[in-house]
Amino acid sequence: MTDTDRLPILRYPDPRLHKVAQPIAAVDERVRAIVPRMLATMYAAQGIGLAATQVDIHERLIVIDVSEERDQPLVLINPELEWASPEKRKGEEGCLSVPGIYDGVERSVAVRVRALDGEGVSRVIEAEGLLAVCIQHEMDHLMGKVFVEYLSPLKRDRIKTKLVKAERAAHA
Ligand code: QAP
Ligand code: CO
Repeated sequence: MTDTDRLPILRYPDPRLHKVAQPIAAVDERVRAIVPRMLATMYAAQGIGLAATQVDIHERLIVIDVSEERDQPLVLINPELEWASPEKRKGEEGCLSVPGIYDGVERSVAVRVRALDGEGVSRVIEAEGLLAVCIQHEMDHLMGKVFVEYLSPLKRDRIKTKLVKAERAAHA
């Protein structure tokens, strides 16, 4: 047994985070090989969600695990939002591509999403609370959107500067 290979995570403001992901034509061996690597990457980084966009794969694929025990992986392929509650709430979000930054974002409190699972079977997921927020956050990534884009331009610029400096320091 060897550890599943992890994938490097793109960091904001990397322009590749703004690419729009393409639908996956078939849940074949190629896709089945990516899923465990994305899960390993998410778990190693202590994340609750990871979109393929964040690992420079521009295809409609998301992994999520909001469970306390970190043992309930969810795989969403070609997710489509069927319904989002008109009721919204502002909650604190972070992102593996925006390390160390957390801020409030308004989201629907509940969603219904149709997606293929890791086996290529079509499923409907009805979510509320943290899972609903996480699904919306990750589906934004597939559209090239990062949560900091909901913040004021001033906050976003400060975050950009901070992360660019941190990146430079890490490479120095
Ligand atoms: C998206 O985010 C999310 O800054 C997933 O230093 C976040 O997994 C959905 C993380 C909040 C709903 C609510 C962030 C780990 C993980 C960091 C994540 C960090 C280490 C973020
Ligand atoms: Co994110």
